[in-house]
Amino acid sequence: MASGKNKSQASLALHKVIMVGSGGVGKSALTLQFMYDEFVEDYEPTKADSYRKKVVLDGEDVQMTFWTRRDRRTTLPSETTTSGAEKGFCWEQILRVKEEELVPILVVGNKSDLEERRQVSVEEASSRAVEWGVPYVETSAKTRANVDKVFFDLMREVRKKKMSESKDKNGPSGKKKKKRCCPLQVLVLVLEVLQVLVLVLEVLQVLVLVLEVLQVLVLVLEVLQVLVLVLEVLQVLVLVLEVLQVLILVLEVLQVLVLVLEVLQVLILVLEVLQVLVLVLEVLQVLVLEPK
Ligand SMILES: Nc1nc2c(ncn2[C@@H]2O[C@H](COP(=O)(O)OP(=O)(O)OP(=O)(O)O)[C@@H](O)[C@H]2O)c(=O)[nH]1
Ligand SMILES: [Mg+2]
Repeated sequence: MASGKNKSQASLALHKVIMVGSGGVGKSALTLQFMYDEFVEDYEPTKADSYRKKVVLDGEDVQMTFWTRRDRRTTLPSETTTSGAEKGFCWEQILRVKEEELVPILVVGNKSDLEERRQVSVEEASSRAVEWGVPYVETSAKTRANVDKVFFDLMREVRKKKMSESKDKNGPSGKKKKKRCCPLQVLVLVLEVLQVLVLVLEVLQVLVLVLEVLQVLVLVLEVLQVLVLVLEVLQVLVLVLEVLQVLILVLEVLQVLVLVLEVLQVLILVLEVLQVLVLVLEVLQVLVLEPK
């Protein structure tokens, strides 16, 4: 059984607990006994379980969230405390999950009421627990022996850890405890860096695309400028044509004037002929009237 805080956002009032163990060792039975004071005789393998309970821990209201999780790779007889080898496995597994050595852990040997079927002695289990530096408690979900104790002891450990952590954080050095580094963490870090690089590349690609679009827009603008120039030239041509039209009109008027002048000239000529005729007539008159 292990517990810890959710990174730096730990709240003293909420404690999280995870119960890890092989199938059938009594995780659900212990939980149900603690939650509802009842013992379930039938074995129904759990797929996923999570519980939340409000308890008073040494006078303080505490919210407790816990999950039970079966370790699928180990199969143990159901009437026994966990063997040393499997406990070692669980320990490593928990540490891998938490990436931190100081997770409060409590090793529980359940089904203590089935003494006659015991497979791991109290001495062996206790000495292992001493080796790992964790408490060992034997429980019985059936008789309720030590059930409250394991949960409350664990929460006390959690509370102690959280308090020392918050002291460390607010202390003069303000430094966090150094986490263990393992190749997997380095790999994860490298992958994260690569992800960031890929992201940066994608952003750059988008920028290049935007630049290309801007270039096309600049080209379109240049084409439009040329069109405007062509339009201006056409306007000038239209103006020239209008001037030419006016000139043509003036020429036509001049032609008409020339025609009028010619008519006038003809008229003058006719007048002169008439004058000559009149003169001839006068001469004839004079000749006719002159006595013979
Ligand atoms: N006598 C006795 N039987 C117990 C005790 N704890 C659990 N059992 C029985 O053991 C069987 C398995 O218990 P569960 O609590 O379902 O086991 P589990 O660890 O939750 O198993 P999974 O959900 O498969 O991981 C059930 O039939 C329980 O009644 C106990 O302390 N004493
Ligand atoms: Mg279960």
